[in-house]
Amino acid sequence: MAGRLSFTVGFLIVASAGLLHGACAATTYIVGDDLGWTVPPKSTYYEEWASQRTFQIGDSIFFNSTTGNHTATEVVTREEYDNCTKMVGSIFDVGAGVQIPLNANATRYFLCSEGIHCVQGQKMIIQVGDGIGAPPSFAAPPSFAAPSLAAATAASALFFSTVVIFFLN
Ligand SMILES: *[C@@H]1O[C@H](CO)[C@@H](O)[C@H](O)[C@H]1NC(C)=O
Ligand SMILES: *[C@@H]1O[C@H](CO)[C@@H](O)[C@H](O)[C@H]1NC(C)=O
Ligand SMILES: *[C@@H]1O[C@H](CO)[C@@H](O)[C@H](O)[C@H]1NC(C)=O
Ligand SMILES: *[C@@H]1O[C@H](CO)[C@@H](O)[C@H](O)[C@H]1NC(C)=O
Ligand SMILES: [Cu+2]
Repeated sequence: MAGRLSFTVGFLIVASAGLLHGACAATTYIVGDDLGWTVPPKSTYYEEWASQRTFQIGDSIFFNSTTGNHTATEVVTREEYDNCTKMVGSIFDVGAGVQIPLNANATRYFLCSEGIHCVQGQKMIIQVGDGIGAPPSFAAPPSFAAPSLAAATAASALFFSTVVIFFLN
């Protein structure tokens, strides 16, 4: 009981600290700005758009798709990206626009799976921070050091209260 409570309180403190930290510098980037997410006028359009920006943990990218039928498909490897490989990784429906949080330093590959849109340049590479690390969608969720510490604390608190109850009995 005490263990569960301390876990919950600990987790809430850590979670809100994380939110506050993220809120400080978080930016939501509209992919392609006014163009939105569509077949671009030139094939390097989105790669240039992305390379001119600095993405950091806590930022988000928003795919604003107002015309045509598009997806925001996230593929895993550079090779899949170069090949415009479809139907691997996560496919985000961009019907009403979709916001993707950038929760970890990683290099992430996005493309549109519809028709030949990717070949036409509807694709981009997003480097978050130093770009080192697995994209969160394909690895275990980013492990925050603090919650696992809270979990360890909770586990030891639970163990301790169990021992106390044992001796009280
Ligand atoms: C999405 O694009 C439409 C059309 O260009 C625009 O009116 C709208 O403001 C954009 N939404 C965002 C969140 O930028
Ligand atoms: C978009 O295209 C896919 C297949 O290419 C199709 O299944 C889907 O119904 C289309 N969506 C719209 C809104 O046209
Ligand atoms: C990418 O395309 C090349 C050449 O067609 C092929 O050899 C390779 O297996 C493809 N890789 C992936 C991951 O699709
Ligand atoms: C993410 O990358 C930035 C460099 O752009 C670095 O300062 C920061 O420490 C990195 N954060 C993590 C959690 O690796
Ligand atoms: Cu498309």
